[in-house]
Amino acid sequence: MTDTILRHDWGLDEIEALLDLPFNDLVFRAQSIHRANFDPNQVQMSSLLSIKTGACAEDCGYCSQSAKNTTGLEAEKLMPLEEVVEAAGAAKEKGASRFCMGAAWRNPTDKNLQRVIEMVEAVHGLGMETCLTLGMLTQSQAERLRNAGLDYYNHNLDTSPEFYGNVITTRTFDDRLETLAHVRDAGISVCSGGILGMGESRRDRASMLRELSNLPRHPESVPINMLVKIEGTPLFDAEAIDPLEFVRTIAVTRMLMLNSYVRLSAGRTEMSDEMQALCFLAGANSIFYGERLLTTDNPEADRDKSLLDRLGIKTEQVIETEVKAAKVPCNKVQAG
Ligand code: SAM
Ligand code: DTB
Ligand code: SF4
Repeated sequence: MTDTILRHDWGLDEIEALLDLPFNDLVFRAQSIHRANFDPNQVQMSSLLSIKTGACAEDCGYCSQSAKNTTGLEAEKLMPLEEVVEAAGAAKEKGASRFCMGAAWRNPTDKNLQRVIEMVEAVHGLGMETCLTLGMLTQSQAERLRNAGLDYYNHNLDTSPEFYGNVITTRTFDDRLETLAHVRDAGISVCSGGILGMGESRRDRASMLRELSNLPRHPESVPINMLVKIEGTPLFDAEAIDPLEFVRTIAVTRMLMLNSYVRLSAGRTEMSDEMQALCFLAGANSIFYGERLLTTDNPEADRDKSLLDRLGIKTEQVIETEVKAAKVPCNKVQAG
């Protein structure tokens, strides 16, 4: 890791000036920072599973799972433990190193949390890292999850504080910051990012990145999603983001949060191979892997394998296998 000091005092104009740089300068600078901190030819892969689908009490304007949106999605109860373990085993088999379980809750009840804890323990037992996204958490719930061995908790800021009210009204931006503080204080690694392409401005994107990078500690993982447009949601008609603007935002995310994993998240089915390659060049080093996100499609695993092969990019699991075969210690495999 480079000894460049991690900053937590970014100004909005400063971040916007980075987003405004000539594209080649921006990507060159982001890639230089990236390779000073990470192996530039390695990506981390997480697989997702919706363990409780639909009928959510929140009104997130992008989401298929809100009870307020008429998307035709069939609601499902919390999945039985055995089905979750089976899905995690299959994801591991295909090459994922982390298994993320998502529930369409405003927040988990203590009773539901206990069932989820059993899932975390079982997935850990398979030798995978675990991640959960269950909505808002209290401090004591975060501590219960930490005691169960949870590695990551995903809770996105989604957008800037200024644009936030256009997207969600049933919980505030500050509610989100509070959950992130509970997760951090409990000692769980933080996964937090947002969605681009909801009609926000470049300044909003800068503002969201300022909020993330000025947290007391940077999230270890920063998912940048491109809006998946879902019929029946208020944001179905949002104007699509220019792909190069998306790449710019990835580059600035990398420049601000030097040693965080930047995940090229939802929306990849709509991205060309070339756009994804530019995102990796700009510093993205993690993806969701497997045919399904939560309720929508992700690229086929074979298509991703072939893209990564064409780019000469390796995944942690491939590298671990090679290291074991060569029987040498590996200091290149990074958790995070
Ligand atoms: N209910 C929990 C919550 O909202 O924190 C967890 C699940 S929620 C689906 C997790 C995240 O997925 C959201 O915060 C949002 O950033 C992302 N997401 C949901 N629907 C999306 C969509 N249509 N396009 C892109 N990202 C989306
Ligand atoms: C994140 O930032 N993106 C993932 C994960 N965290 C939970 C979810 C994407 C959901 C895309 C829409 C869907 O499949 O419902
Ligand atoms: Fe519910 Fe999460 Fe969807 Fe919002 S994003 S409606 S909280 S599942």
